[in-house]
Amino acid sequence: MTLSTALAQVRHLETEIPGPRSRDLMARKQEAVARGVGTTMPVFAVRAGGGVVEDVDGNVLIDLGSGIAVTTVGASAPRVVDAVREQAEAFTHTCFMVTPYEGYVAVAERLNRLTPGTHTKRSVLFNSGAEAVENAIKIARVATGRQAVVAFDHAYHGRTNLTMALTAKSMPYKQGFGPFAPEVYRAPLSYPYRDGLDGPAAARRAIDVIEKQVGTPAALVIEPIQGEGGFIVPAPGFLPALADWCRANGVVFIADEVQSGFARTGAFFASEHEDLVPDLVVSAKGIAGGLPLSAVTGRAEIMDAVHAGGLGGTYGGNPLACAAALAVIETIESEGLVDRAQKIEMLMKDRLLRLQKDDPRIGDVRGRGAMLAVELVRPGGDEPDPDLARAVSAAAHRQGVIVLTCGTYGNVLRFLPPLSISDELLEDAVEVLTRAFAES
Ligand code: PLZ
Repeated sequence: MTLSTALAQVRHLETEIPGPRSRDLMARKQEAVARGVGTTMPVFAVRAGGGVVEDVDGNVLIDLGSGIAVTTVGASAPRVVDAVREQAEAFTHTCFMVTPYEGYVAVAERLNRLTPGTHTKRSVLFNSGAEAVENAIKIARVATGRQAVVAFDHAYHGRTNLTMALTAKSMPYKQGFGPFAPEVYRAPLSYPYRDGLDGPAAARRAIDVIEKQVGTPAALVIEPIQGEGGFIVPAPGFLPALADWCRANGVVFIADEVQSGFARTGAFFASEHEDLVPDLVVSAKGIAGGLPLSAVTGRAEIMDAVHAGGLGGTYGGNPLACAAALAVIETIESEGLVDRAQKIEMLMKDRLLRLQKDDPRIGDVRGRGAMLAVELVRPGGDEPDPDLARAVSAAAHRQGVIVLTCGTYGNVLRFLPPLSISDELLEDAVEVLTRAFAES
């Protein structure tokens, strides 16, 4: 297949979804790839950028997923493409622990500047979100000399052993994969749509559980806006009250901003919406435009508690990924993408709220910036309706719109467009969703 023309920014269906070439590739996937790796939408991509993904059959799909909140600047952002090409020509790897290079240091400097708080910070780079969360906990344990870690209901922190323990949902993430790491405890979250508690009351409930059942842990790890768990925005005051409790008790407050960070929510980090200053911030996903990179950034005295040689990994802060990250940051800053995320919220949330007015199955519309969701329920109550979420997303897929579901009950449709998407594409996508609701 030749890719000579520019990628048109308009939805276009050349075949049914999936088309014949995608079906052939799916048959090969089934023969060659382990069954445990799922597929949201069975079309195979050939290129992507702006706000669309083109598949092997020539269909052009509107991207409301960004590869799960990764391609925030777009999937082929010019600065990222150029930076990676230039770095690849210079060198692809030396290992930062063997012969260091400037890109890693420059990314650390940027993260130290961009994460909340003006205190002295250090950063360390890894490959995946899960790896960075694990390392944040390693750091907090050494810094405090304690072991216990508190995570929250509906949390998602990854698929490695320690992060599976932190993740709440059993199926599909944990089922059969135990035993899990010890010294992980769970506290209740603030879930305004379902618990009706204000932030301070929800925080008191959580702190009570922690004090009575755990004592003083090494760390609390929380997503400022929950991702896989259902795009749950805690009630105002919940996160600051937890952070205050952590400060008063010498507990490390770790913000997992893997999904909510890097301009996604209309702030550089979602913690900023509540003036939260976490001790450690975990970044990944949007940080490097799709190249594997993650980071832990935090207070120098906590980060530097770890002995030399205690942190690292062969690929952590790979030069290609660092070059991409520097280009991502430049793109966000010079193209005003934090503001763009706020505009996307205004445009989409308004449409979703209007949809909710006429449809009692949309129980809740929530999220910030370009991290928005609708929670679907059976009319007349709040019983989760995962079947409806499946039906609406399947209908949207058939019409060429990539949407993802999430939530503990699988009943949340989430919208994570790249910030490079046009208003026209967003409007078209909302039209498709509106029809998908009407026919589901
Ligand atoms: N923390 C908040 O959202 C990854 C997972 C998709 P990795 N979320 C997408 C799946 O089914 O595997 C995530 C996250 C938060 C940590 C992670 C883990 O990041 O880069 O997938 O390891």
